[in-house]
Amino acid sequence: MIKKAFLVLFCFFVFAGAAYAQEDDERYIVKIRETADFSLLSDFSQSLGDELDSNLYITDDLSAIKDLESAGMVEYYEEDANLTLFESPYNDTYYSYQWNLAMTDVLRARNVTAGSNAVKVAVIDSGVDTTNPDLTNVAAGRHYSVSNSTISIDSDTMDTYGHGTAVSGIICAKTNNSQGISGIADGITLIPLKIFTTGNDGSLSAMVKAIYDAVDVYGCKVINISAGISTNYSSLADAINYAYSKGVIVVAAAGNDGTSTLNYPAAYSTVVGVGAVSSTGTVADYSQKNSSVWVTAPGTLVPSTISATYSMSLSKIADYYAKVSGTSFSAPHVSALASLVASYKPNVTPDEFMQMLKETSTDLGASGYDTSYGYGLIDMYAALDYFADEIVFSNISAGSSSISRSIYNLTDSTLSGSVVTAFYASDGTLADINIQAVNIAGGSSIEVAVPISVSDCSKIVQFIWDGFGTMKPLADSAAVVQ
Ligand SMILES: [Ca+2]
Repeated sequence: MIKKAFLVLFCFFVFAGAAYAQEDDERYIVKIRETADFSLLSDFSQSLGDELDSNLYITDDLSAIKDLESAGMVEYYEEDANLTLFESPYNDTYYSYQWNLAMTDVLRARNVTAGSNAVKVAVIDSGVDTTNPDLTNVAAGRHYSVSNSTISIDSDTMDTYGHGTAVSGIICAKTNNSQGISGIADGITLIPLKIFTTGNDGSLSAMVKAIYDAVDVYGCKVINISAGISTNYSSLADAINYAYSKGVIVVAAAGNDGTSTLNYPAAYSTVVGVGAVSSTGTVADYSQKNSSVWVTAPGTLVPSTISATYSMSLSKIADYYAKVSGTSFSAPHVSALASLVASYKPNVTPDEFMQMLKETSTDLGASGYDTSYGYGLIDMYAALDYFADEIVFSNISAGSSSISRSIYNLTDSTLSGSVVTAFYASDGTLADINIQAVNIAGGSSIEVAVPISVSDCSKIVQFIWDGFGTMKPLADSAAVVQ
């Protein structure tokens, strides 16, 4: 028996040495059969490594495993693997500080969409410090300075105060880049419109000009205004009405007096006024309590990006990062949500967005609407789910012969049916297209291709699913032109 074993081994090793090259860091777990000839096994004692359990070994010697396998001694073997603690879905350094993301159901929302770069969000504020390594989605904007009867515009949107940079980080800091914090909608494009250099020197005229520019110059779908004033000025009301008439969603902070005093633009009926809650979900003492509060969002000690140098009051975490407080930082949560919704449903109107918030926010405080919490705490996933039965194709090139996009059935056990789709050409005309029947199980996805018979499809193509349940685009499935 010993002689036979020795011969076998000799042959195996000669053969194996040439056949099984492997990486130095590969390691295997191997299970030896209960029925194995354990007198043979002793010859592998140098190769098998430590025993994890009875007959279960680790080894980096794949040749030895192959030899054992050829001798019929291996029940199974598999490469060792690195496991991950389920403590954080993202690798951003300060993700664990970001209580605000779980509270508003950001992670599930990001599985649907993290934002499209075609969606532009104007931040009318103190500018943005784009030297912050987490702010990679900031496009060129404008800086307004008013003197006597002159308003000067230049491109220097550098933020030395810190406020606009913190607002922007909540909206779109780069997520999962091993750096800083996780933004909510890091796929969108942010437009900085700078009207402040300190906390209280923004002029009404600059604000009004910036609102018109956000709409007409930049084509923004969302405007974030983490500022306001307690007087209702006609010029501001007109600018807000203009944005509303163009389908632009304006989000504004309710104010930080903690009183019932109305601030504008938050108090306008077409603006989403936002109050602040702390990490316990309780309305902040400083948060305005009045009819301007449509919803609430996290606002106390919210981690975000800051400027390299800054002069505002904050609680610094590290260079470029801090915890910031105020309804100023609640508003960008809602602006980020608006940008996600617009990425998902590009033609969403301000009225539709506000109605959705009314129906999907988590009621807090007194039952139903109240002036502390408005309609409650925003829920980003519920917000997207509200619009879920429309599958949106965007950025389609004109003249394409067909388009396709992955969709998945998130929750329903089965989703099936023949679907009539509505197709919007760039001129707004609408045509029906039939697509083939689909049948997909919950949690699975399917690629849907749509023939296009109209020459110009440059704007928006939508699928409207008739009552078949909850369907969503895959998070990273941009429409593909075939
Ligand atoms: Ca980051």
